[in-house]
Amino acid sequence: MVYIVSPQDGDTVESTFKVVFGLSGMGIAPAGIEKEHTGHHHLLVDQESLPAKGLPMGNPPLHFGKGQTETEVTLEPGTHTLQLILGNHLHVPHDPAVVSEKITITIKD
Ligand SMILES: [Cu+2]
Repeated sequence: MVYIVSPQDGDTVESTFKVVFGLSGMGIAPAGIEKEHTGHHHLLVDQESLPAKGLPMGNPPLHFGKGQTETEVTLEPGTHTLQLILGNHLHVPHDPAVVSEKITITIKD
């Protein structure tokens, strides 16, 4: 299961803020490393739909192919959504997809 540790749904944050990724029941492996039950994080910002099944993900989402578990994001003031999806060594979503809940945050003016 993949989830966003921080920020939390409904939070109001500064325009540059840290996003912390959470994963349980699976492991992180950098892109290119083939290992069962692992993957690397991909962050969807303001995306209506999920990446296509069975295909390497493009951009968006943002790739964290070194196995990063957090990042810093800068967004315009207003309302935005964040969602994580795990990808395998080839950046392909797992089947079934390992996707977080989509959270909504507000960036301060
Ligand atoms: Cu990737």
